[in-house]
Amino acid sequence: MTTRALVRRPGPRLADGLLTHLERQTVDLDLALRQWESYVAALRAEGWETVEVPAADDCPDAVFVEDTVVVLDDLAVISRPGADERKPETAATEVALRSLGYRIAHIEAPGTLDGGDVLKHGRTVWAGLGGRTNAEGVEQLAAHLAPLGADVIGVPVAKVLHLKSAVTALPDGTVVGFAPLVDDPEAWDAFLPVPEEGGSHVVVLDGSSVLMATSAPLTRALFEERGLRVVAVDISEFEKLEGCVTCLSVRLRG
Ligand code: CIR
Repeated sequence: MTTRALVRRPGPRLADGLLTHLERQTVDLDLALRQWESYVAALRAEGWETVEVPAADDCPDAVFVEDTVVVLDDLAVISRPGADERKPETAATEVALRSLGYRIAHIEAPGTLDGGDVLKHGRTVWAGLGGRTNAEGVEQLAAHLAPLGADVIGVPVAKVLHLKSAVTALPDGTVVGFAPLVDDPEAWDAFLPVPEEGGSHVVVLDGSSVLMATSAPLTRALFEERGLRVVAVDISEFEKLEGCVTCLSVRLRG
């Protein structure tokens, strides 16, 4: 299996990124760039080929490339971000995926959908309905993914920005989240509460390894006790902007 990941270098206006649930803190742009380079290096060290979407220097949040698309098999559903400031980000993602040979579909107005609201495990897809993604967006996503055999299940998101700010899935499908920020833990058959907010966010590297942030050492230990291998990266400057390890890349498996 080829494993490729789209990434997008942060631009000079990163510190102006949108904030919904956090107070603005000073973002160190040089440190952010170094952290981004370390994140990309970690993916590459794990065997992922990284493909850079050209930076969008006018879009402070463009580094959070995951929000611009949902990819399943050979289909790329280009999102329509819920925040108007982020709508221009999708065009370059579409160009990159088209040139990699993906079929392209679009979320159309009045639908909105951010990729960060879409959690996949196998053919099950959970879509968070909250500040950025609306019911029309979820319906359109479901229609695009149905021919691929995927079921899309809408779940509420009110306490955090995106569904994947609250929960992600381990390689075995166990959904992990920091319970105080999960709107409906009952939505999942297998839910594992983790002790830190930053522990809610994992990128599945392979069947037994995950990438996560260094901000959640207790959760890292919990995952290691379960037999997972953990690669940890410091993404403090992106966490200040309500970003996490998942949103800094789009994983293309297959
Ligand atoms: C935003 O508000 O859109 C950005 N500051 C953060 C986006 C993070 N993306 C994600 O969790 N998928």
